[in-house]
Amino acid sequence: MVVPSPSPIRSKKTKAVGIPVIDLSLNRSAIAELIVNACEDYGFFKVVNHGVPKEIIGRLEEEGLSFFAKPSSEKQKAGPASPFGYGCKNIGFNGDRGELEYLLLHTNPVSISERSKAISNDPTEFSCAVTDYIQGVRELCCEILDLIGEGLWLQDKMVFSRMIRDVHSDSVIRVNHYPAVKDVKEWDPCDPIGFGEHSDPQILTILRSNDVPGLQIRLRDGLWVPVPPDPTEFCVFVGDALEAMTNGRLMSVRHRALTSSVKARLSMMYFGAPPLNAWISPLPDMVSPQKPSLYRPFSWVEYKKAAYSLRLGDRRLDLFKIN
Ligand code: GA4
Repeated sequence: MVVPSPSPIRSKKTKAVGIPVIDLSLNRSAIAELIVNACEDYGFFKVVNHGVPKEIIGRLEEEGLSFFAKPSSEKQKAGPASPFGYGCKNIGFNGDRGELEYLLLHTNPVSISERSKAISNDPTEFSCAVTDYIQGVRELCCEILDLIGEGLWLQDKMVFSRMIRDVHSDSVIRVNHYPAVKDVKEWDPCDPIGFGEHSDPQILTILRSNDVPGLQIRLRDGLWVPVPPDPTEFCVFVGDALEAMTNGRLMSVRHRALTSSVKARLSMMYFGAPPLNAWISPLPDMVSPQKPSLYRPFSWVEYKKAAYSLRLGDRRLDLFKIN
C-alpha cells in the first residue's frame, strides 16, 4: 500500500510529494513490486509493520541520548572518528562539516565491544543495545533486499542479502545527534547544514529518527522533499553499490539533514555493505545488448577508498562509469 505522506515541513524550494510508505505485513509479491517501483522512482521509501521490536529501538535511542548528554571532554575520549568513534562537526577527512555530533561504529561484534569501553560507563549494556539493534535492522535490511531481488525477477534473489549476511560484511552503524537551534524559523539556504547533500556508498541504508524533522531527499528533477519524521517507521535508502549492481535501474538517492528545530534530532542508521573484498558490478540479469553495462567492476575496498578521498557531496559512482 502506498500512503501519501502528510504535508511537508516549512522549507524553501521543496515540493510536497507522496513518499511511498510500504506496509511489510501485506502480500509479498505486491510489496516486492511496490519496493522496486519506489527504488526506481525515488531510491527511497518508508516501511511500516517492519517487525523490529520497539524495545530494541528504544534501548539504543536511550544509550545514544545519554552518551550525547555527557560533557564534551568525556565524549572526546571516544574520538576522533577516524573514521570510527565519536565525531563532532567534522565529516570524513576532506574538510566537510555539519552541525552535528555522532558515533560511527563498525558492526563487527569484536569492534563494538572494544569501542564500547570508551563510550559508556556500562560497556556491556551499551554493546548489547547496539548488537541487538544491529541484529534487528540487519534482518530488516536483508528482508527488503530479498524483496528487491524478487521484484527484479533475479535468478539469484539473495545476491544482495548474502553480502550483508557475510561475517566479513563491512556494514556500519551511525547515531547522529543534531542539537536544537534556538528559534523556530523558516529554513534559510544560508543556515548551517546538519549533514550535507550526499548519497550513501553502501547497498542499502535503514534509518530511524525521533519525531524531529530535518531529513530531505532529492528527486530526479532536483527538487528537495522534506521527509516527515515518524519514530515508528524506518526510512530505506538505495546506496551507490545497489545502483551499480542493478546497472542504474535502482537510483541511489541524494539526501541531506537540515537543522531548524527547537528540539534535538537523533537518527540511527544502519549501512548494509558488502565485505571489503567483494566485487561490485552490474548483475548479468540487469545487462542486455539494449542495456549495456554502465559501470566497470570494482571491489568494495576500492570504492571505499574513492569515497574517503573525495568530498561528501561528490558523485563518486561517476568515477566507475564506462564512458
Ligand atoms: C556517507 C554515509 C555514511 O554516513 C558514511 C559516511 C562517511 C563518514 O562520515 O565517515 C563519508 C560519507 C559517508 C561519504 C563520503 C566520505 C565517507 C564521509 C565522506 C566524506 C559512514 C559512509 O560510509 O559514507
